[in-house]
Amino acid sequence: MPGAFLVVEGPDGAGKTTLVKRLAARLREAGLTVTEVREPGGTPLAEMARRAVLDPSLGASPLAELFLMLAARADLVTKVIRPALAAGQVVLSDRFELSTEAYQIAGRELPRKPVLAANRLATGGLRPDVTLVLDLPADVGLERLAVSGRAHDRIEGAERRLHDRVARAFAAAEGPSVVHLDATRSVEAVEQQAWDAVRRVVKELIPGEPGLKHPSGTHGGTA
Ligand code: T5A
Repeated sequence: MPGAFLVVEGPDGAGKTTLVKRLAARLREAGLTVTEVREPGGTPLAEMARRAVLDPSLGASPLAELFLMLAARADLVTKVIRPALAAGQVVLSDRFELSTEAYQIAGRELPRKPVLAANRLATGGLRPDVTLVLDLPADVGLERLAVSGRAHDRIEGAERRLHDRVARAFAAAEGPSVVHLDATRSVEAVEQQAWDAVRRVVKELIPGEPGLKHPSGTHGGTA
């Protein structure tokens, strides 16, 4: 598949949305066609799943939450991500499968092996070319969201421990595509760290740039 698949991950309030917007702008300035997506979401069905999972009045159980996330991911991969990559575009995703490892496996403590297998089924084995992980203590991210008016002022007890497990899982993530970024730094500094990593991956897609190794064929799996 000729495009490039870039993912931004991290705990709540780590600055993913901020970074995705800035990276998308830089990629477009470089002459690339960018498809921005967020998870869960990005197709009508996935947006329905997002509303369902984020609606506290529905009280999704951990397993129901998992399957809503995976249904959303399967639809997004099939209808948006794979076609955009096949067309040679850069796909920039706010969250992907590492979020399931952090929230459903580490956070909700669902069993690792079957969840990873179900996730692979949902993605058809699609893998990012780079996964930028914004490392930030849970406290700091939740505080940023509180300041921007998007979360409760105080999170305590079980929910607090869940957020700590999630942040630790992101910090411990490893793999060939994973690049850790220090999200305690300024917006500009985080963007620069991210751009350095992304530029290496998309270099040969940039018009007029002498290419490095093409990312083609590294996404894995089948449609
Ligand atoms: N989920 C998702 C799962 O449980 N399993 C899964 O498989 C998936 C895919 C929705 C929820 O779904 C869960 C995880 C989530 O709980 P979401 O919509 O991505 O996911 O929710 P959040 O992670 O909470 O995303 P937010 O949009 O709320 O936070 P962001 O995008 O990380 O942060 P952002 O960019 O909006 O920034 C937050 C605030 O911090 C400031 C910003 O200006 C903003 O005010 N900020 C900074 N401040 C200081 N320094 C920096 N470097 C900053 N960067 C941003």
